[in-house]
Amino acid sequence: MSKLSDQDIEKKLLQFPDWDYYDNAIHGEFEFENFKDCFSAMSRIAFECEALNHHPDWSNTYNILTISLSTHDANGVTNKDFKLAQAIEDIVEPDEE
Ligand code: H2B
Repeated sequence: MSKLSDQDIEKKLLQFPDWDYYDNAIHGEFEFENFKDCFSAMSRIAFECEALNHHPDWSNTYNILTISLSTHDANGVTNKDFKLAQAIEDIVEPDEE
């Protein structure tokens, strides 16, 4: 999987308003009602990561989930990261089309 250009990444990000690109990765931060809802979303995301064999750099503080996606093998952002970002969006923003 080859690394996408900065221009390709910025173009794709138009479809991902919750995400920003810097430091060779795409980053999103999500707020939940409480820790339980946050950790529940993290568990669901973890199953998607295993299914896609692609894994986030992430951290959690109480009800906040902070996620960075990059493809370590490619030293940058690839389509795998956008596929995982979409799966994450589907979990954390289920009401949005
Ligand atoms: N996740 C991410 N984010 N980047 C990778 O390069 C990566 C991964 N590599 N998950 C995968 C697993 C690789 O280690 C296995 C062997 O396919």
